Amino acid sequence: ASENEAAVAAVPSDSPTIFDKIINKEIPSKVVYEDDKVLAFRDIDPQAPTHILIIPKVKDGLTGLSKAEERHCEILGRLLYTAKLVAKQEGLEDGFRIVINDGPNGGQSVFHIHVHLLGGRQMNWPPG
Ligand code: DGP
Repeated sequence: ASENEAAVAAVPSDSPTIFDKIINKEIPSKVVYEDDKVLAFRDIDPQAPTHILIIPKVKDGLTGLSKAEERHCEILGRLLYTAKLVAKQEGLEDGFRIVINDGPNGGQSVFHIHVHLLGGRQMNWPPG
């Protein structure tokens, strides 16, 4: 519920977010994968035994998926490919779920696009 409240209260903007501080190592995070383009780290409020966020290091206006332009196709693909690499690294051979929340109805609270990688338990359908 508090996550929903945060999403509804969040004001969409292109300003730096807490994720910039994580990228710049100004605040600590549990990084599980990093290269020149993307960073993957454990969610602070895990919703499954494995819950990792995968983000682009450069936001380039991509506050959320709804802001995607043609120029973002490469980084969007890289985020998903990284999710696959991290799923393997985390031993999620029985499966996993990818989530991208967008906007208030989608439950988005941080306006720097991120892919949630969830695994380690049976996921429910439909999602809440
Ligand atoms: P969303 O609701 O889709 O915008 O997801 C934002 C996620 O970011 C949420 O699951 C909690 C996570 N999060 C927020 N702040 C921090 C932080 O400072 N560190 C980490 N590791 N995760 C954070």
